[in-house]
Amino acid sequence: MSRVWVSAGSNLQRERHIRGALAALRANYGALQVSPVYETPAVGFAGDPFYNLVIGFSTEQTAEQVQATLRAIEDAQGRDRTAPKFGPRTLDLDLLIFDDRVGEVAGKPLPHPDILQYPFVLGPLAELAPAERHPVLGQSYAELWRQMQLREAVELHPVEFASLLP
Ligand code: PH2
Ligand code: MG
Ligand code: MG
Repeated sequence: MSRVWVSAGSNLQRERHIRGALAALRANYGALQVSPVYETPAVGFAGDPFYNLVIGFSTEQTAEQVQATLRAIEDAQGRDRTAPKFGPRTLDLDLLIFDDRVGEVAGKPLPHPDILQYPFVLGPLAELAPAERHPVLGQSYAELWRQMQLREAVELHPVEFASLLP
């Protein structure tokens, strides 16, 4: 079994797509750990605010298979792959961590660089897995989150969550 952490984001029909993502992940992987859902201003472009959260699960799949499954779920939720990276999106599912694997999976770096860049990724990851360590830095997510909060003003607003569960 491998332990996997994934981040989810949506700023188009957010409830529908986050709900769809959770249902699809549960159908594929069974029990999920699900962080609170945070409303966050769009980063990198002027647009509607996002819902962001982090999800954890265990699987016998390879990292490549998980990556392909995440992509298929994005597609099923109507993801437009011609749209720019910094633009509105129905659903973005990013593979953050796959065990302690360091390298590339389907051309994407692991661990995912967003962990160290975005409060809406590191914050919920630190809530779910405070004592787990970043496979490259060796620091716990709780430590990294404390450092990020000292470096920058971080505001994460949780949204009412029960209604988002499938
Ligand atoms: N994802 C992006 C670009 N900007 N901003 C927020 N708040 N949340 C995101 O998930 C996000 C973003 C590209 O993947
Ligand atoms: Mg992303
Ligand atoms: Mg992505």
